[in-house]
Amino acid sequence: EVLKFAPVFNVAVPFIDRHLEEGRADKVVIRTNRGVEVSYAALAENVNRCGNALLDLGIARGERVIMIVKDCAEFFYCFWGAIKAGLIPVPVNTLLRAKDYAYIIADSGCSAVVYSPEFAAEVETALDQLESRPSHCLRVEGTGGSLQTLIASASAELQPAPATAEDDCFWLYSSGSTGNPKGAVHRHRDMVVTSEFYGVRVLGIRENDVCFSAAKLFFAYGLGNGMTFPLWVGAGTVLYDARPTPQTVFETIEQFKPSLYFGVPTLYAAQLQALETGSSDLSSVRLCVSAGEALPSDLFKRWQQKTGLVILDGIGSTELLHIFISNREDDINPGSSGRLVPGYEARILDENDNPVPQGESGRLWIRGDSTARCYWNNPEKTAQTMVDGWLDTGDTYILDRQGYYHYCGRNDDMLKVGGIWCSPFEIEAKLIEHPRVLEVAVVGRADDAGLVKPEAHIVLHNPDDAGEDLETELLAHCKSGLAPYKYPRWFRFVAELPKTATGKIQRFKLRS
Ligand code: 3UK
Repeated sequence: EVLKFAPVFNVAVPFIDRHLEEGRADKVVIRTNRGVEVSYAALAENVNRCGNALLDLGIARGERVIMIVKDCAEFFYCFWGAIKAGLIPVPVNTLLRAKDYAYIIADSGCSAVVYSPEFAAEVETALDQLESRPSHCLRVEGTGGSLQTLIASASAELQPAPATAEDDCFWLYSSGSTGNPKGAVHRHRDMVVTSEFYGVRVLGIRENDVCFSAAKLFFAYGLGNGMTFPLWVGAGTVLYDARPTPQTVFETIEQFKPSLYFGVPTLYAAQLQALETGSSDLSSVRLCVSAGEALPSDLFKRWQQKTGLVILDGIGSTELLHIFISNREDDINPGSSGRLVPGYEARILDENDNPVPQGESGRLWIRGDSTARCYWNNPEKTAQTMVDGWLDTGDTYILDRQGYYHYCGRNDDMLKVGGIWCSPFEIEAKLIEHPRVLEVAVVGRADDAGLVKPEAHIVLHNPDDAGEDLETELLAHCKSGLAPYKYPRWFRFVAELPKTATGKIQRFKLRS
């Protein structure tokens, strides 16, 4: 099934401007934990103002605007203002470190970097490291040329830049196994495809829904949950601008009464633990969603027992923009990823690229109209991953006789930790910097809830250094230079690492 688009199509029109014609001008679309409320009319006006503010800086058609922005109303203004003005917004993970930002800013060749003051230390360190700074680096809030002050003084009238559904629209960076992120280039049509096929047809999202995504807007998952799906149907969204904990998530749900709640398995596990000793009123929620990593069936069952709510597990990716295989409210197979979402096709292939027999495992390829056009600046990776409209997910899957897809793991060494990519090589590179460390291998290990976390196997220069003091020191060392979710949860000091005759570390031996 394919969606049809008008020959001239700027996606900001159906997502933002359409609501004024459909009588939603006064409806509140955004509520935030800071007490901000934004109507559809104010949203459309601020999108225009922000688009004009960016154009007034001299940023031209097709140029990139890097956004290191917390979940707040300005995220919407900047993202949609850029798109409406024909610029390319690039939301970036706000948990990264200076080194990561320096890489992404240079790789994107962006004209502007917009950042929330909360992230100033890492972002400004990155800017100082660059050979050439982007022309415009501005904070979202604050005095003296912040995005907010520019928005306030820019014109409220903006004509959408003419585009087609196939034109580049926005990018999202996804981590690679080397630690260097890759920019997935998405087109104008992609958000329409995910909203219509997953949002409307799988979730059944409608105008009276209120969404709350614990996953932030800078993830493709959060971007759909907390922004595009509600905007597509004229619904509402709740934004929470700090780190989600079981406590703050429960408080937010009680205060704002969302009908759709989007989390990741690690958070559901932590929430269940919190419910052992406390309680929470989740009566506003009609459906819970999980993605980012596999939801163990035990977590599904315990959540249902405790809250009476089902969690719909679905697999999505940055490259496909959102979920392409999913469980449904009336069709749940706990422990599986569910069935194909309409609009997507799947193939499971063996090492020779032949389809595997029914019931056997192989590499999952997906085709659908929300697939990224390419990775920016990376023709080799694009050619490997995107072939004849098909996308190599990098995941191993089994399709059973009933049409359910079962996740069996990754084909590379990449880990999902709390639903976020984590490269074992990046953690190893950090640990090896430490003077007492001779060799290290990081692998994924499942915790008590069945969720994978990094485990470091370490050979020391002097085995006598092993002990709790050194663990504490290595932990602090990792936390100082890596994104906060990337530290090893376990340290194992070993005499040697298992290796092949040619000296390659045998990670599978460490995993078992
Ligand atoms: C893994 C899952 C098993 C899988 C994402 C929803 O996670 C998202 O995007 P990323 O690019 O990672 C993609 C990879 O993550 N994965 C995601 N969900 C599941 N594995 N069960 C799941 N339910 O390895 C996949 O290839 O960070 C999730 C919507 C949009 C997204 N971008």
